[in-house]
Amino acid sequence: MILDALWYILPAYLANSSPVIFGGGAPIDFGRNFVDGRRIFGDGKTWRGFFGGLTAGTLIGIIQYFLRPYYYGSLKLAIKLSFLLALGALVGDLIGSFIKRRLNMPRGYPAVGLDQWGFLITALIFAYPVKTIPTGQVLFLLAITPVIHWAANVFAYKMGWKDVPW
Ligand code: CTP
Ligand code: MG
Ligand code: K
Repeated sequence: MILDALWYILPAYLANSSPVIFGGGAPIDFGRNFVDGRRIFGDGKTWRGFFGGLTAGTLIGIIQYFLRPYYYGSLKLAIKLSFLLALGALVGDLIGSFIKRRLNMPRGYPAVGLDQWGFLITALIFAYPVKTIPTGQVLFLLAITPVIHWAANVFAYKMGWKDVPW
């Protein structure tokens, strides 16, 4: 049951974590400010990170299908699901950055709760029409995701991929 939940959400995790490697280049907001004079999303959200994360998340879903086809039923469903989980995670991450900038938090500033649950909740919402998981598994993911998020960030920091361990 626990492993099923992690199996389900894996494309969202990959979409949220891989932009630290793929990212760089033009920011999604192209450096533009919102009406409050602060950046719309900031330099931490780039087009390369977005599409790299979307590609990585969808690809892992295709790999997951071939490893465990019976979990999805069809390749088409696996692609749809992983694409929506990845897209939801990336959109949720953007919403989080938008909120952080409105609260005057600089790029990279930790927003406890938003950073760990924002992308997860939007991923679950985006994937809802295609495939759902039992409430118990959702609760498990809400509990475990902050721990995994923290561990992944410490790992990326130790690897020299990011400047802060959060
Ligand atoms: N990243 C990216 N494009 C994205 C998301 C992330 O290029 N769409 C890269 C950026 O280099 C970013 C890093 O991944 O700095 C870590 O992502 P995240 O922690 O989400 O961004 P922060 O730098 O913390 O920015 P913010 O304060 O806006 O959350
Ligand atoms: Mg961050
Ligand atoms: K984030």
